[in-house]
Amino acid sequence: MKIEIIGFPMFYGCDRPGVEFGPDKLREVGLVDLFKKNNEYVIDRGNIEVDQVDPSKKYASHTSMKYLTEVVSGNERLAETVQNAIQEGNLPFVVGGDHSLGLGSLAGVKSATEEDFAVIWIDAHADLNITETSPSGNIHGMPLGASAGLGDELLTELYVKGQKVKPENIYILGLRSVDEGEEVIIKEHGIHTWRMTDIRERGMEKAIQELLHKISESGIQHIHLSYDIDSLDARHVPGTGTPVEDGLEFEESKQLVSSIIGTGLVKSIDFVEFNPITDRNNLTLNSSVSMLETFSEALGRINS
Ligand code: EXY
Ligand code: MN
Ligand code: MN
Ligand code: MN
Repeated sequence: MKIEIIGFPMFYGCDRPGVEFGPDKLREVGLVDLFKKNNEYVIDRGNIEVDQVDPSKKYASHTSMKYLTEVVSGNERLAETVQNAIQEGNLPFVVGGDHSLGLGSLAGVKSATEEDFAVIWIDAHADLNITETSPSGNIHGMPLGASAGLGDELLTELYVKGQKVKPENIYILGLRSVDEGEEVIIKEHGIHTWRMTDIRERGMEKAIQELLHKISESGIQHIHLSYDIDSLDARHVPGTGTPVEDGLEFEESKQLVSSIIGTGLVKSIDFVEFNPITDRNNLTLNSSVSMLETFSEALGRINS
């Protein structure tokens, strides 16, 4: 399986500049070679084109969703690239950029995949907001909700009409900052969650067992893994848009990622929310590289 690295240099979904430099900063420190170390076939597809607009126009296309037009156009391009990668039998590894790119990734997966697939979302946040529940209007807080078919058609119809993933096939881990409206959505739609409180109570080992058991029971053969670096404890990631305390430690995060990839069912991956501009002493850069090594090694194990 070839790994296709796809950069998505966008900050419009989080409305805080800097995260758009994530893909190139990671390339600068050897992203591609890091994957080549453990994997025979790695290609860099470069960056997806993002339409540029002045911040004064962030509400030009919608009264509450910021930068709607640019988020949608960039994500439609991303969706096509992800779809093509999967149809060629390759594994798209999408590097953000903010987490609004989940919209394009999941639209691409949906278009390329006949059968139901699962989404594992590792994040401090649920990213399940719809226009009415969003406290910020930032679309990076909405990609999972829209992909589940919830909320405004302007997002749910992106690239391919309607629901991309069934809510019962969504698994969120690392949660510790959930909006009220998102809590209602989690409950109403039976979305599986492992909050930090659950992970602290039962341990990561148990959380992984439960997760993999549920997925195996579901019979699903395709997993999309979306990894937000803000799932890590705030002190490891000052250079991310919304750091949250009491998060995952490296060892836990690595164990989780390795076990998920170890199933051999992961066919597409996102890695998001690294902001090199707000980073301190390269702390977040080093955390990102350290996690990327784990992704590379885990993929190498199933690839060889
Ligand atoms: N739930 C908050 C909002 O919707 O504005 C914060 C979302 C942050 C999303 C981050 C990247 O995962
Ligand atoms: Mn996120
Ligand atoms: Mn997050
Ligand atoms: Mn609307």
